[in-house]
Amino acid sequence: MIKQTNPLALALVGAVMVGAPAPAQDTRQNDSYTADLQTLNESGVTGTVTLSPRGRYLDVTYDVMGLEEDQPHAAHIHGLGVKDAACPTASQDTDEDGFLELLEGAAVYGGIIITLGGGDNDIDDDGDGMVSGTVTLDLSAKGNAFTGDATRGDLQPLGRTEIVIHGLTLEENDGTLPGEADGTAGYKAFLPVACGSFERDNDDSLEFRTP
Ligand SMILES: [Cu+2]
Repeated sequence: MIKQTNPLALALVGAVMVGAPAPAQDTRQNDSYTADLQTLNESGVTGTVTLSPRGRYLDVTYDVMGLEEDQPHAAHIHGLGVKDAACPTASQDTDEDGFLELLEGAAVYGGIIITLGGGDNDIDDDGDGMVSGTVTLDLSAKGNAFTGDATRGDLQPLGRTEIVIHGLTLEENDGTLPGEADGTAGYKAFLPVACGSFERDNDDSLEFRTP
């Protein structure tokens, strides 16, 4: 029924429908999915990332803060090879060095489906430690959005996927081998600094049916 996402149009439609029961239209196509970021490795990174599919396109909307400044931060949609991707917890710290490292986390968030951040693999181009705004990915074959052997099917449903953001400077004696936190000082580009599970935004729509 609603084919455009013009905010003004949506606001008008919303105003007309106040008090009316939720329409039984199929909104699946326009559902969005938001991940509340969970800070990893005491990075201080917080925020949200939202995925909004639009036909062959996928809008990725960032509201991320607390990234280390003037360093590249890779970020990926993970979930390849796992049934339902999740954030790593202390039980994934297999080398017991107090850090959740790239490969340790991969046990629960899986491999990379999409590499975010464009050609330079950096979501914080201006280096100010914050990322906001929307980037549109083309999921069609010519869009080349997928990493390695991943395909559009690996994104389905979006609620099984996860975002992981990487990159943090460590000090000497932070962590032990193996992994990025290996006791040496320096910028660890692959160390996870935040993750979040994408959840459908309108899962609370049942509330509107409560009298
Ligand atoms: Cu990643």
